[in-house]
Amino acid sequence: MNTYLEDIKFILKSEYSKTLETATKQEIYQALSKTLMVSLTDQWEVSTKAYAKGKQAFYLSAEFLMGRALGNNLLNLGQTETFSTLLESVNLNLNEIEEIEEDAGLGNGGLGRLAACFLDSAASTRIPLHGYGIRYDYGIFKQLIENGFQKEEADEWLKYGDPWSIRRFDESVIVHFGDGDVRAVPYDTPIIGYEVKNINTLRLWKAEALVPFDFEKFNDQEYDLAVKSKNRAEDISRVLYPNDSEDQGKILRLKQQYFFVSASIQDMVKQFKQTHGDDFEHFSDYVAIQLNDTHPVVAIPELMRILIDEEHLTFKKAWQIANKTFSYTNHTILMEALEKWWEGFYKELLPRIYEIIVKIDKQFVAELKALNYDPNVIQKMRIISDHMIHMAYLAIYGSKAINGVAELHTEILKHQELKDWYALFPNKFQNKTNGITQRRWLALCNPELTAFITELLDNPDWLKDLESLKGLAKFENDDAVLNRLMDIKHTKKLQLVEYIKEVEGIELNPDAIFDIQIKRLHEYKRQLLNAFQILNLYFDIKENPENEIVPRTFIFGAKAAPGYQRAKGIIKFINEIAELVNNDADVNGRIKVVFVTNYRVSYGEKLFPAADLSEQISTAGKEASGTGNMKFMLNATPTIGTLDGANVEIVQEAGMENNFIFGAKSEEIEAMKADYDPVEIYMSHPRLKKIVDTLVDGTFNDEGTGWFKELHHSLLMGASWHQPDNYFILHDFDAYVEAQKAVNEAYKNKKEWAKKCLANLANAGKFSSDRTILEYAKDIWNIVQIDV
Ligand code: B1H
Repeated sequence: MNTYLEDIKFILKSEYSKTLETATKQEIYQALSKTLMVSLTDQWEVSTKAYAKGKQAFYLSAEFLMGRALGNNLLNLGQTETFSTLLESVNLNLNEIEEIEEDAGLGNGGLGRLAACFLDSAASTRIPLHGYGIRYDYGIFKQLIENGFQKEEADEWLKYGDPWSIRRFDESVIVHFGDGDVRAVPYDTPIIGYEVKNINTLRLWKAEALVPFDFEKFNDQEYDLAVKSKNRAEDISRVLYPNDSEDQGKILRLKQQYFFVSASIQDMVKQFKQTHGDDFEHFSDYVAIQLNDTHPVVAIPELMRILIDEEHLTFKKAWQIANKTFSYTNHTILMEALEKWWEGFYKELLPRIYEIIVKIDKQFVAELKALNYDPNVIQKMRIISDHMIHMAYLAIYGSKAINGVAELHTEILKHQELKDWYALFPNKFQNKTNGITQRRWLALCNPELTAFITELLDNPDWLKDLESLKGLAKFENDDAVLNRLMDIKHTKKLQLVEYIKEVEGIELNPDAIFDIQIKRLHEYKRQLLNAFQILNLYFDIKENPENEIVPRTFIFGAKAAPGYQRAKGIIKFINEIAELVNNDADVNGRIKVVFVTNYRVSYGEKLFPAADLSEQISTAGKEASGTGNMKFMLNATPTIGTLDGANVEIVQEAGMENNFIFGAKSEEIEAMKADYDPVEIYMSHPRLKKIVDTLVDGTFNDEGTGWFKELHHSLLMGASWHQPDNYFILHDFDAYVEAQKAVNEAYKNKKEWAKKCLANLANAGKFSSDRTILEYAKDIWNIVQIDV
């Protein structure tokens, strides 16, 4: 303990010329983090060595939404108490130091956060899984709200440096592009398992120029030209594309993909040769590669390129090896997210890769012909058609397994979106329902509830086996337990109230129902349905001021992709509603609307534990899984939601009666599509018409952007690319309002409400990402747990 303090002082002195007395909190955070890094160097190396001889899995992902590291690492190392006490001894507070840390926001939303949960779970379950991705200089943008509008600013997460990564220039590799070469420099971050010796690795690549600047041009005073190629190289890892579930097809994005994929595959081949020689027949006995959506799918032709051109294997052999090595996870069926690349980009930027893809396409067509496939079906399924390369098709053909991320999602893939592919390769298709790590999403963010669970359960190690939560079910009629559970919820609400007051300047009533919708802003997630329902409540109150309802606080948190105008319009609309409702004397505090700024992992850690109601109201069939839904459940929160994604499994586990399920089911939506007429609903439903028309009748002000009118149009007229109200908001409106009334009634009975909370907590075990990772390890990667 004393030596830790000495280490901290030494680092403060060497890095900043400061002492404990003069250092800033930022400097203390840095020194503390570096002290921990030093303390785990040896163990990290031991782990790496222990894995080297056996099979390992690699998670290729354009996104890793890690959030903060300090608190999580202390937790997993079992050192929280030690360091909290240590800091107290010098009059510092650990929580305050933790709050200094910037989120590592190298992801958009669920897909990137899933990657982060998987890393934590793999290390904690002793599975040798490592992450490979991009070290973006700037992660997901920082969101400001100005006059109700979203404004974006650069996310300068590296401003003070990142104490959790080690630059390993020695292990740099060169990535070749049609327009020049780029150096990929790896930065390694330890992924510390919970109460085990295993430490896995997240390796993120930074793009750098081979030559720092052009000396001749500099001498000629052509300063911009002198650094042009340096900037071009560094642009590759400059910034995360901020589109969740939407593909932009931009050439820089293609460069990002090939950059990190090529560097990662080169790295794996190099390591394989060092340990196992060059008998690539055995490559897949030692290496399993998971493709996180289509973004890294160019890994398939890249591995083949290396095996053919550099290791001199035949095309056929290279194909067989790739086929045994790769697996692909699909995260969405939304058309706008299905990645297709114009072949011209590939031809120009990655000519050799393009050649290989053409050959793969030809081979595939030949195989289908041999199976007597109809030429029209072949045209529909082939990898290159209409001059576009279809990345999902390349992934399915080139992988041994493909999986969806929740039962319903996998069924839709098999029987609708990819049914031709399922018919061709029935054995490749699997389901792997997503999960979340209970370390970050319970132990770290809700220590109060965690301690209480430990009191109640017989298994002191329940955090390592989340199914143990089932042991809580026996307290369902225990008043003392139910009261404590609700007391803890109240405590977490008070903490959130304090935080929101500090960062947003807004006062909240902790006795109101905290009704929370936090996720990316997207039409299919239907924040607009929630907004309409709030207006409905508001008009109820205006018409009947004596209306008795349980006070309700609606909290939203969401980033909109900067180019997604409708999503930005919805943010402004919610803020306009907040302005109206929060300042109306008739409302008298019964309802309040808050749009929190810059929702991100670390904000989520404060919001999930404080929620009374989890909003999961996507159009059925559209949300592949959702993982926020699981975070609420694990923090003892009932869901109001549709039968979509993992909601289906949540209510299977926790019981329909303990949640509030409403709306059209996925097959009903499918059947309705052809002749759905929202205008008919609108015309025959005066209240709904009044609500929808607030978009255009002057109730609200979009400052001349025309965004509200466009939203109104999208619901009633559609657009060239979609039918009116293509997410069925008007259709589900009444059912949603009814479900919200049921919430209001249920909440009045404190004990019954507490029982619902307990039932959700007790049945959350399935949604541990430990379970998910062990399923991948067993059913897909074929790797075993390693004791270090
Ligand atoms: C999910 C994405 C996604 N699905 C493209 N697809 C992106 C697609 O930058 N892009 O181009 C970024 C992200 N993200 C989400 O994955 C699903 O919507 C959730 O339902 C799911 O829980 C999550 C993890 O599987």
